[in-house]
Amino acid sequence: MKTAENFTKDFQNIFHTTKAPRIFFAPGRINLIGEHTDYNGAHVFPAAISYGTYCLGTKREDQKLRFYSMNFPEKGMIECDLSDLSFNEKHDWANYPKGIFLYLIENGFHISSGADIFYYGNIPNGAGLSSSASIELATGVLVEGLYAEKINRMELIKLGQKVENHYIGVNSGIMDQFAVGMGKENHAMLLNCDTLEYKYAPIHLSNHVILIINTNKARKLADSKYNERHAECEAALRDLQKKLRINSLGELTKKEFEEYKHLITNSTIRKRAKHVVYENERTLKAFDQLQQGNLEAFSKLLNDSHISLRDDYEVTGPELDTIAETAWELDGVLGARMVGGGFGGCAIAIIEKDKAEAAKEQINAVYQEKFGIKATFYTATIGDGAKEITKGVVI
Ligand code: GAF
Repeated sequence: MKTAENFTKDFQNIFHTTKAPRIFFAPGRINLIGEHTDYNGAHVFPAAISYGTYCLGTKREDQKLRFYSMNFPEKGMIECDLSDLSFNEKHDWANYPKGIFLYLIENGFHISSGADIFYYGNIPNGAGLSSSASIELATGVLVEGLYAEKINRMELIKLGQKVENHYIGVNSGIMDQFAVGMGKENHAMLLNCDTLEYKYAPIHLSNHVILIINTNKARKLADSKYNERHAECEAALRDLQKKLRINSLGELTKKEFEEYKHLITNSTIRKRAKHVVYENERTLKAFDQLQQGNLEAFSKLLNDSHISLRDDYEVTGPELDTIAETAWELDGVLGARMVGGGFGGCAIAIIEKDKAEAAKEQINAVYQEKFGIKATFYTATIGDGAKEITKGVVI
């Protein structure tokens, strides 16, 4: 078990200092439903989880930034100067915090001197649980704390997305940074990605839990087909705009889509747009069902979401399909679907507490037989968004 004191010692050993760092945490996230809808101005329904990134730091006297991650010890200490925060391939994972520093400074945030910053994350990287947004927001709240200047939370969230879009080169939407920045214990968030209006919904699962199932097939959004899907949605929108005055696919109802889908000439692109429009309606319905405590109807929508991501959006792949399809057949499972960008990463399942252990074994029996690797499991605890941690046990 790691405590604030353990982390402090690790920090002091790595940076050869006796100074006491401040400690911050940003969660990862799951997404209950609303996948690949955020960059289409539609709804998402994510929640922050208790796994995430711990970030410790002290200010320096000079202009140096030094980054160290316990998750990537082989990368060693990564150093740069505040006067050159440009993207550097060699800086690997540290480009995420560098991007945050750069854009904060460009936005007028006053950073007078450098810092030593240490990271430890307990969310698997590249598993669709937003490890990168977690690093971005953890860095943001650390900068806010160390340099004693309030950063508007929504601005920080947008800045994290800008790091992904313009610094790293992934055309992702705002869902991950939003969930990591705005999370609330035991609540999911329904976000309209066009207006950025949001509502919290308590997650009451009675005798069920949310099981996170990691395929252990890592993928990076940067080299997945993520940007290709984004471009396909833009192409669909352009076709529809020949007749319709809309700014995003998220504005369309299912009925309108069915009426105008013929305007999208390419059948693959039509399927992509169909997923977005139908998924948006599913997300709104799922929010209502969860509010009404109808867990069965809610979970059924999760299954439909997976099927749409598999058949129309084509972002699941054999590993995620095997996990979801196996889970659907198991005793005690109400629903299961992939989460995040897809092509690997994690799925979630809503499952009766008492049946979870048996389900894990049954899923792995099938999964291991087929792919020669084991899936790993986590029980999701829904926690708060990015914040400072003061004392006591942190992990
Ligand atoms: C990734 C992206 F970062 C999000 O913006 C979102 O598009 C998601 O994939 C798919 O719903 O996590």
